[in-house]
Amino acid sequence: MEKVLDQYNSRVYKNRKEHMVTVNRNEKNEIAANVRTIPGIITQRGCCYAGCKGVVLGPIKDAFIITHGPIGCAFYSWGTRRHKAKKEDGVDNYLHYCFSTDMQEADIVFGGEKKLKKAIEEAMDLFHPSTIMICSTCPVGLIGDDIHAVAKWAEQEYKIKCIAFSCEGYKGVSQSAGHHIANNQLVRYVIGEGDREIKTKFAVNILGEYNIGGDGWETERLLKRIGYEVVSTFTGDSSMDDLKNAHKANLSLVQCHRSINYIAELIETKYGIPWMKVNFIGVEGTIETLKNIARYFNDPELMARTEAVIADELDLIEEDMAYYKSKLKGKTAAIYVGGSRAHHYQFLLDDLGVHTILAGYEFGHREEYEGREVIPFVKPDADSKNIESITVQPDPEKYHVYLSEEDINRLKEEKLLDYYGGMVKDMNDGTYMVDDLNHFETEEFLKLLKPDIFFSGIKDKFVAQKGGTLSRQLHSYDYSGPYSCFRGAVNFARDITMGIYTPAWSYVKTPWKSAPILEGTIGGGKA
Ligand code: CFM
Ligand code: HCA
Repeated sequence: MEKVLDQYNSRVYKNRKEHMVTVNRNEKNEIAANVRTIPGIITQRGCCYAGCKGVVLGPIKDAFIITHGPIGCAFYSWGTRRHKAKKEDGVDNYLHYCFSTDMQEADIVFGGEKKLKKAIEEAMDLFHPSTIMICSTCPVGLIGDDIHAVAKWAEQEYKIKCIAFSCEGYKGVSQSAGHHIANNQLVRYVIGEGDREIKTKFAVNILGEYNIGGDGWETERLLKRIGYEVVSTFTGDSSMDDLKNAHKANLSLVQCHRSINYIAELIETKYGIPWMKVNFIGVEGTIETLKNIARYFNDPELMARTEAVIADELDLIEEDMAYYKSKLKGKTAAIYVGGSRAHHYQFLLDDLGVHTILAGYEFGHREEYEGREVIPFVKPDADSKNIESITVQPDPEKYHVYLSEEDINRLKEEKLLDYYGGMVKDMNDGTYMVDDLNHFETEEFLKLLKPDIFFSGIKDKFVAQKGGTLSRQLHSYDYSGPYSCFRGAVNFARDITMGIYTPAWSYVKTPWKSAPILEGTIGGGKA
């Protein structure tokens, strides 16, 4: 770590050092997170708009999302995140479209509200959506367009649902601010409005599952096989109607804590439904998760069915997993993704005998690293105070409890409910945890640690790959998947094994290694 840091000037050194931890499980492993990136450093982070429109709202198939702003932001978020969705009878599906007001200079100077209204009129004429969502980009906040007033106008004019999201890209320090803004509005204007009849008491929400590469479908298949009813998924392959009924479930399962923890907590306060941190990535992780859920519902038949399904699913994959493990055992990995997968995938890699030596998040908060116990000690700064934090009261009619208060408290004490322990507790001593890893540090760490594989995203994968380190995208799964649950584990193991045993990039000799690519002089001296 010092070898990487030493190359910085003293101010950058001091700042970046706080974002790096050599794991020592006897110590606190405190890390700086969710704070501004140093200007000029090439970070991998995205913006608030990406977190709101792209991540949380994007997968809702019948929400007609209008990006209010110049065209670049809408274009960037057009089909780049792999949240898959199926056609459903009677439910619109706009996921393949990209809608934008395409603001021009004149709109920035004279205001863009008129253009936004016009876009809504056009949307109504052509598509007749029942829900329109308006997402702001940076200039909209700077010029002060009142998108909330336009949303109210649209609701009255067309008798539809129209929700505005002030998720200007510059808000907060990363995508994370956008998750929060999206969560707030979904709690305010969507959840609690449905009146769907729930068929079984084993009714769950899956929160923070966006169906990338079909992960959500595999998780849902497994849960249904055991006998659960999935009331809503936030927000992979979901419809507005699913989300409106989330208050009917008896337990919320939280897969990605970072992007959805606000909804999990607000649903509990308002409707009485506790939440459980789950992990459907990795065979052992999935088994533990399924057993934990069954413990909550505390029903002998459900428990027996859980055991039977686990045994059957294992039976189908054991031979394949053993084969891939024999190929991968002893390999090392580095993982750098958004705010949850760097933790989850360590379980699946462990199943395959692959040791994670470096892991980090783009925008995870301290609790994703160190566990929720640190939340009371996190000091809010100007950037986090800028994002609205909403409060709710118990709903007099819709509040319901599945377990007694005594049972709930016991499970909370056992940390089975309302708790997330973070990544560091599952990492080994001597491994590295780095927050907001930048391009320079990525290259340096890869040279020093030489992992067999580097898991990251589209922006950084080619740096690693052209340097000879195998790279797989853990955002888009390099267009493969699903990777969740039992069958997904085999898909993942196969993809990684194929990569490791096809080391094409390590044979490539980069031009600058064999010949100088620039010739000239600097300040009269030889370059
Ligand atoms: Fe949660 Fe996600 Fe992630 Fe995330 Fe993301 Fe994503 Fe990710 Mo890309 S919601 S934090 S903002 S698990 S889009 S599906 S892959 S960075 S690790
Ligand atoms: C985002 C979306 C992203 C980007 C992935 C990547 C995704 O952060 O805006 O950088 O490869 O998963 O699509 O995280």
